[in-house]
Amino acid sequence: MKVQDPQLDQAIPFIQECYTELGKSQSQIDARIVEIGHAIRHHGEYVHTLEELEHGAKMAWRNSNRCIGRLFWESLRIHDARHVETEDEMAEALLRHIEVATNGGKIRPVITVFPPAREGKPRVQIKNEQLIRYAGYETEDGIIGDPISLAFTRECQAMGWQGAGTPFDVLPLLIQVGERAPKLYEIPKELVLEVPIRHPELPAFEQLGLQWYAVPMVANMYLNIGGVIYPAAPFNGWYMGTEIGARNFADEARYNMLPQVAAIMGLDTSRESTLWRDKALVELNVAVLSSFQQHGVTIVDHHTAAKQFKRFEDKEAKSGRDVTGDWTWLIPPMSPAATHIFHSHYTNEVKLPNFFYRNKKR
Ligand code: HEM
Ligand code: NRG
Repeated sequence: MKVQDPQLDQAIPFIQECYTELGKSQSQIDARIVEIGHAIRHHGEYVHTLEELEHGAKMAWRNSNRCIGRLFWESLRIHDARHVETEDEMAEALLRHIEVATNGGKIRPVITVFPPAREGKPRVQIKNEQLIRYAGYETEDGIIGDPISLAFTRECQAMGWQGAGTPFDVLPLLIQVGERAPKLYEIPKELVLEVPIRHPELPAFEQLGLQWYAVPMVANMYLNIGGVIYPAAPFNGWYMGTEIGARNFADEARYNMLPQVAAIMGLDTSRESTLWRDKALVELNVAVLSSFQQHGVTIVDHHTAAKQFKRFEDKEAKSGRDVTGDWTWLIPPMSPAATHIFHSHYTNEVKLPNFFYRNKKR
């Protein structure tokens, strides 16, 4: 046997699995594999058909071990942006992603796929970690905004961007093509859907002045489909409430709101054993879920999400596929033992296609 090309080594099992799932015959599969082998030998790469790209992206979501939202993997919409060449075209495609995904609050899972990494071609890069995120500023009176964005905010400022200085300034898109200097693009206000956070029974919550953006759009991962690497392939679903209420607002290294929530609730914070943190967490998460619902913005609570994940597990078993998972990420950060996930075992084997961090981690 001759040594095969590493891309072909990944392309063959991908085409076999993808085409089988799509109900194609073995002769169609064999013909496509021959074609791909030919393309790789003569051009050093192969180009996905739209069908391969669409199903491959769905498989990548289905294989995302850390994602509790995988029941809906078949509903993913693919925006094919493989023709994009310039920063301006890229920004335009990203704004379209934001608009289609947001859909006035009835959030649609979307992925936009930009050109693959190719030798001799300039690489297209999105520098943002999420398409929409809040800036963080270091000031004399401490940090304003989201501390997770401190470094990226400084990078934008160094490029000439200036935020208003509120705790919730939406950062600009930062796009780079090849070795050219990155370009900044402000996201038009009317495209950014945000939800003011109020509590259904505790009016004092409003004084905290909290808000959050409607759609989490992850932009710091690359996509591997059949050995083809897509370095820019931002995707989104909708939020699980705890991501905002139990982490973004609660973590000490983020907005660190538990002490202020406890204060407006009049809780006894003199001892840990009053469980004031836990009480504050619950009401903060009630406020997040009910505010999104009031504003007609899709969100899921962690109990419902876990039940949906159970349906995903059952459905996958019926389809004859093993469900892999990363238990440490699948369990929600609140009341984990109240979900079946906590009491289950998952194998964290990485199947392809899949998403991977652009800047190592993991
Ligand atoms: C991670 C929920 C859609 C791929 C996560 C996490 C949650 C979640 C709660 C953990 C995040 C964290 O702790 O920071 C959901 C929900 C969705 C959804 C409710 C609603 C439809 C999607 C889609 C994709 C996706 C559309 C890709 C096409 C991933 C990946 C991770 C992840 C790759 C791991 C991210 C990382 O390692 O940083 N998801 N998700 N999810 N999800 Fe989903
Ligand atoms: N925890 C992050 C978002 C990570 C991805 N979460 C999703 N993904 N729900 C945060 O901003 O809080 N998704 O594609 O829906």
